[in-house]
Amino acid sequence: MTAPGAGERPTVSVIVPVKDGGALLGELLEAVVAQAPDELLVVDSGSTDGSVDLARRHGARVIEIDPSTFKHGPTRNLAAEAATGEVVAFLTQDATPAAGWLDAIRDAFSADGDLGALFGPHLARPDTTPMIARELAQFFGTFEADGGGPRVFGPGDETFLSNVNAAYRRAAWDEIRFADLAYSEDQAFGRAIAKHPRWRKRYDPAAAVLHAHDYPPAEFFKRYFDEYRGLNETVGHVEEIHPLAVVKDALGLARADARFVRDQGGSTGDQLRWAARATRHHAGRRVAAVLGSRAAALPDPVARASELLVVMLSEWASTQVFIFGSLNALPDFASASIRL
Ligand SMILES: Nc1nc2c(ncn2[C@@H]2O[C@H](COP(=O)(O)OP(=O)(O)OP(=O)(O)O)[C@@H](O)[C@H]2O)c(=O)[nH]1
Ligand SMILES: [Mg+2]
Repeated sequence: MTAPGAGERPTVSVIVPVKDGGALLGELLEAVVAQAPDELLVVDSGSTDGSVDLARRHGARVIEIDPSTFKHGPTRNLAAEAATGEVVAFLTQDATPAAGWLDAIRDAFSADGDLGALFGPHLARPDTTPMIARELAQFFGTFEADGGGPRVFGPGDETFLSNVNAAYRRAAWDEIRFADLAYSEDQAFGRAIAKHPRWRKRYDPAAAVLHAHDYPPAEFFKRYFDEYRGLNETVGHVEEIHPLAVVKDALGLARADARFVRDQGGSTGDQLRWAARATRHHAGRRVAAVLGSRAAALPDPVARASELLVVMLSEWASTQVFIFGSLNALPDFASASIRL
């Protein structure tokens, strides 16, 4: 027996909130248009970089809202209300759908009438550093069914959901809707649907987008510093200081990155180069977390110079990692390379 509502391929509206879409918006619009959605809707708030014209040139319907009214939750509700599709598929302006994205969404919603929401993986772009690419692949890998492939989540299951790349059946969205939140509206929806008696959520590896946040080291550290400053301000989190743990973690992660480079076909030289850079990346991240979560206690000029401080301390930490690593763990790394 077919579940109610299942069978017909639903119409899909693709919705992209935009604020100065930048270099990737054109690529995204082209990829969406190539997959022939029933509707393409852009919600813009005051872009000054030509995003509105660009969207219109790609056939998008553009809704312009007052910039001061933008909020991730309510603005997406407004867009879904204005859209006509039976399914509303949200992308962020820096998430380019991979081939087959829209077909995977249509197929999944037509096959399962109780499917309320669907999310897909974020694939690294070719120029993404292995540290970020490996983390993304590992993170999304955890949602796959045993042996790979799509997985359906029901009541009480994992609640993760990300509006970088997520589609909703209109009826499910209408019942749950995005909470009145400035951000994390997707996570709130994920928690709500996990409690819903009917609507299920699906992870579908075929509904993939290209999306990775990869920043130059100083900016990366600054973002981490600010994130942990925020965690401290909102929930009082203070990252513990364990220098040896920083060294061990950074080394373990750098080794995993080097293995990832090897698995992608990188030479031994590539692996060593990335192992060195990855060590600084992971050590720096831990240092940024420790400092950021103590930003309130740091003298003002020190907090303002946080990028420089994190870079200096991560250099120090990665030197320790190399000393520690060459004494203890590099043989593992070398044997991993030799197995190539
Ligand atoms: N219309 C509109 N869209 C916005 C505004 N701020 C952010 N967005 C959109 O919301 C989406 C996510 O924005 P951000 O959270 O800033 O993007 P991000 O830093 O790439 O974050 P991730 O979601 O983690 O990838 C993007 O499509 C943005 O265009 C705004 O003021 N107005
Ligand atoms: Mg993004």
